[in-house]
Amino acid sequence: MLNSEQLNTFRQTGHVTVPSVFSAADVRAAVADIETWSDEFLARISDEQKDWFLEKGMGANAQLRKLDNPVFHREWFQRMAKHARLVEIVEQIVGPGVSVFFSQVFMKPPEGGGPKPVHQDNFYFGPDDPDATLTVWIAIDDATVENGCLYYGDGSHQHSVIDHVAPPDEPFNLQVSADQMNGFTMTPAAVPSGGISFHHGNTLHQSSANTSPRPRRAVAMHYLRNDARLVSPTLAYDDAMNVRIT
Ligand SMILES: O=C(O)CCC(=O)C(=O)O
Repeated sequence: MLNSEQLNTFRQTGHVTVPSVFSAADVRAAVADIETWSDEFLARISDEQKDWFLEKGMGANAQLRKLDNPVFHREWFQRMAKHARLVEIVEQIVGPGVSVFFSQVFMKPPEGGGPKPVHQDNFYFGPDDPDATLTVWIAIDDATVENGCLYYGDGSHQHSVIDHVAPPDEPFNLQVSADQMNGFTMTPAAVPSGGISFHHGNTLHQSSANTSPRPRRAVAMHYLRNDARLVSPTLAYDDAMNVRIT
């Protein structure tokens, strides 16, 4: 459970960091599975997929940027999504009975992992209740300013969902333009390996480029309370990949 101070932080800022949820052994197992899965995925990646799944601007050294739906596809990540303490916190925030409807491994490779622009997850998800979604962002490596940790607009979850725009050549890279930021500034949230940053679906967030020689791998698990629905999603989420947790 979150203690009252942590719960207050979440309620006031729209995010909270909880260190040491997963052990070093859990994290090693996650890294091993990411490496196996990455090799399998790269061995059969199509030219069409390269555009979305590979980092841009790394030339011949192109590396994987992300993998989709680890909680559905990989047994280890499904176990992580069902971790008792994690689930207790998710239900404390959104209410009882939850599923993971989408999940992502973000690789952010050393010296080339690109930035993610400012956005709100609920613009993508389109839930009927904005308080029914929660993103659970698990740091695999220590996430720092140098290797591209998340930045948050504190308190922005109390605002409604803002319009997002996409660059013409990247239709899925939706973002909030500078003039729509409503005065919010973005502050970094470092997370130690094995820790979790929980954020509300309306919280403005972004991540910077990885300019360090170290990777910044993280797993984002997107939870939804079971009585809520994604009524106006921007992307199509495949119901068949929904994983009921409680
Ligand atoms: O890990 C990142 O760089 C971006 C993560 C993100 O936007 C999210 O988890 O909602």
